[in-house]
Amino acid sequence: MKLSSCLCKCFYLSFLLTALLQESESLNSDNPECSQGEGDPPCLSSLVAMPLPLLEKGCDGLGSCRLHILMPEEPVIPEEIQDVPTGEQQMEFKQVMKYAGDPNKQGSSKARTLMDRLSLVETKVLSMASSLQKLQEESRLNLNRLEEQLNSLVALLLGILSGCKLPCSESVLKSSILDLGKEHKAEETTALLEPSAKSEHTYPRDCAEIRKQGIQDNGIYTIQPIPLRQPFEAYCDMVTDGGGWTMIQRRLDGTVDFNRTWQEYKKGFGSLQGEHWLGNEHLHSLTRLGQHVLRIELEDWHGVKRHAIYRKFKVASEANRYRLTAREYQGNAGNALSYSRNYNHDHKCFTTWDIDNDNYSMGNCGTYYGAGWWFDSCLAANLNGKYYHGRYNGVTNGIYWGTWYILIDKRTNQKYSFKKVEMKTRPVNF
Ligand SMILES: [Ca+2]
Repeated sequence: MKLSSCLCKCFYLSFLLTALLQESESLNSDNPECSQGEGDPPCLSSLVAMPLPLLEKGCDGLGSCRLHILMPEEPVIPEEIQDVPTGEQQMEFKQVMKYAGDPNKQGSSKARTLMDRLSLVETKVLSMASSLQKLQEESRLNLNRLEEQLNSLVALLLGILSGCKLPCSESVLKSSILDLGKEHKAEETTALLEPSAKSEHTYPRDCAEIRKQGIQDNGIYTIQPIPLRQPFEAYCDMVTDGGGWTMIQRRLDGTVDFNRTWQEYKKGFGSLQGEHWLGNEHLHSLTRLGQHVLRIELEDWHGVKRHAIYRKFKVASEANRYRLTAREYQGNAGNALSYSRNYNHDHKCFTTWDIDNDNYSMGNCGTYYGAGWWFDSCLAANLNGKYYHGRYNGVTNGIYWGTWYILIDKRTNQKYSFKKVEMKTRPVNF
């Protein structure tokens, strides 16, 4: 009895063991990869409540199994993020996808979607922050620019109303900027105080620039050939050969003495409405950059006019003794500035009675002929000579141009001085 009872129990136990082993084998054969990780939960539909689509996709890897089990519920995505990205956002999205790798090999589609959306949100936030910063910078720059323009306008307006010129305008400009720009940093204020340092001209460079603005009337205008230097007034010929000529010398009635010192020739003298010398310093300013034309017009006492044009005209600095360059002659008065080897005014320095830079070793041509000029040793031309009413006797110190009227009329032993002279310049490319 005991034996039979024992056999029954053994049979029953073996039956149960066989049944359990069969069940275990069937599970392993359905999900062979899921059983590999120690401690990993088996990928069983009976262990978790999974949405059908996820289960249908199957268990394609250890990581996927974990995600299937640990995946929280899909969070609610704000509408603006759920919207299909457009334009730049789409490009950013594609870049995120590319970075994440092949979507068919890494992670589940749901996890990728969430990560992509998070990346997209992050990218969007960064983009918005960058845009905001740009807008702030642009606003600040625009504000500075507007303030600068406003100050300039105020200064000009006050200058016009008070009838003052540049020095006054500059002081007004500085004070108005200081009043309005208290919140500016020191360097910003300095930059505003020195607009001309950025090579901006307060006035036109020369008469040619004024003519280009459409002004056709002859007269006196303020010009500023060099930005950092003080502007000055000059007479503009806006008519002759298209106009735009800055007058550098004029003789017409003998009211101005042209036998002057170095300093006087340097700064200029006479009246801009009448006879005058613009000044060697201004001549240098006008011609120091680019190529310029010198136009000389002569009129004799019979009303006959002739001219001489030098398409290469330059006056050097005072350090170079205002050396003259006058080449490439054209015209009908003759090339008296390059008359001969011994009487050649081109490339000669300026001489006055008190500063001798001429080639005459025995004395000073300026003293002898009573004028400041680019003497050689001494002259074939001198348009700064004494004003005579035509013929005169004595020393040949009149207004002289050796290729039109000869120096001495051998028949009468008289010399000839012109009635009118004008010397003017403008850029070659006018
Ligand atoms: Ca000399």
